[in-house]
Amino acid sequence: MGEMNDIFKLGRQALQGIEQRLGMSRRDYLQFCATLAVTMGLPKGADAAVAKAIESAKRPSVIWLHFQECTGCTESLLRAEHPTLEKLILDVISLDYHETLMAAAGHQAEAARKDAMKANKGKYVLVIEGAIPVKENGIYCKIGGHTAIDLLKECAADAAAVIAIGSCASWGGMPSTGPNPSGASSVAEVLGKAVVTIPGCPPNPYNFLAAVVHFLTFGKLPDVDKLGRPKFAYSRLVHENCERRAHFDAGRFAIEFGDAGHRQGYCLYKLGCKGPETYANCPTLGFGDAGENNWPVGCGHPCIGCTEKGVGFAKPIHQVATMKNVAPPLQYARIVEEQGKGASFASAAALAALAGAAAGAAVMLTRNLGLSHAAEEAERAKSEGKPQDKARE
Ligand code: FSX
Ligand code: SF4
Ligand code: F3S
Repeated sequence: MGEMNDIFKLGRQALQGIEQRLGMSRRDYLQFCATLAVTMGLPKGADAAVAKAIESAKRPSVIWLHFQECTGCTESLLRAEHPTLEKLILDVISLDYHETLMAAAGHQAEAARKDAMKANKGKYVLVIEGAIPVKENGIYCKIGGHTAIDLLKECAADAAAVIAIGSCASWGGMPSTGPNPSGASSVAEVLGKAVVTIPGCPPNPYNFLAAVVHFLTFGKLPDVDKLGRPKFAYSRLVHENCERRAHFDAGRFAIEFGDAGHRQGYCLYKLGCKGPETYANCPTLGFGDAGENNWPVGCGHPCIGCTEKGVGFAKPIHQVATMKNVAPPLQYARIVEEQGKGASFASAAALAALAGAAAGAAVMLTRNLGLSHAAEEAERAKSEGKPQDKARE
């Protein structure tokens, strides 16, 4: 009840003000604050602090620059099916300079950027969307006669915080795909210092919003991993929370797009899903406020590892993933056991005891994948259209 009391302490008047300002009911607003607090992994009761910060704090000035990219990051923020998200973002921050959204052009736009920087010196949040080409002294991306390199350095000098949004700004993303002719580089590489990154192509807008609200609530950006990614969003592998994980553990895989396994929601590992080596909260957060399962794997496409440097736009899409932190299948009850094939639970346990848990896990994983191959081959051998083994349906 403590947190309930805290949130009620905000007062009816303040919440009525929010109701008018955001055009959403108090109930929706409080639910939104609770969702953001949970997204950020904050302790119980933090929703009250978040609600209070949004309600009372001065909106942080944001200067948003575009470099080498497709504008998908901005689109994902603004073109959500659900109209509330873009409204909230535009209300929580004061977007003082944004080339896609501003009406100004040419010299007026340049003046708007300078004015916003001067008026909010040392206080604004600089958001960078897109990679920075560094080859040939940066001539591959120029705005108003200035290279992306110079613009980034100039704007970062007086910023309170820098956020690299999208994979392009975070680690080079799509523009840096080999042979990277323009030398597309990340914000951190060009500035020579770590910045907060929200990778994804495009990233989930809630992760960006949560990072900004964290800044608003606590006066600093959230804790990050060694790649600058907020831990609240990027500390778990996609594979850990995937709704198809039970199929992976049971050795049930889609082999071709549109095959029986694919249609039945089997694991996409063999179609090249990079969930096992990609850190992101896509399965738990979803995209576009469009309901459950609205994320790549939920829609039937393998994760391409878009948040992960060295995976997205680097590894071939259908190359199978490198397994990281694989929980030993020994911990899971087998859902399907092909007769006369694979290791029994008891023999697997003995194997693990002999070889050590980690090695046992690797062996079991290999067996699991191999077992599935054998089963698939057997199935292929059956004539097309014959009813499948009931246990695999
Ligand atoms: Fe596009 Fe953003 Fe991808 Fe890059 O998102 S969606 S190419 S991460 O910078 O605009
Ligand atoms: Fe999900 Fe991909 Fe892992 Fe399969 S390999 S469980 S589809 S994340
Ligand atoms: Fe990207 Fe994979 Fe999520 S492709 S959007 S990290 S599921």
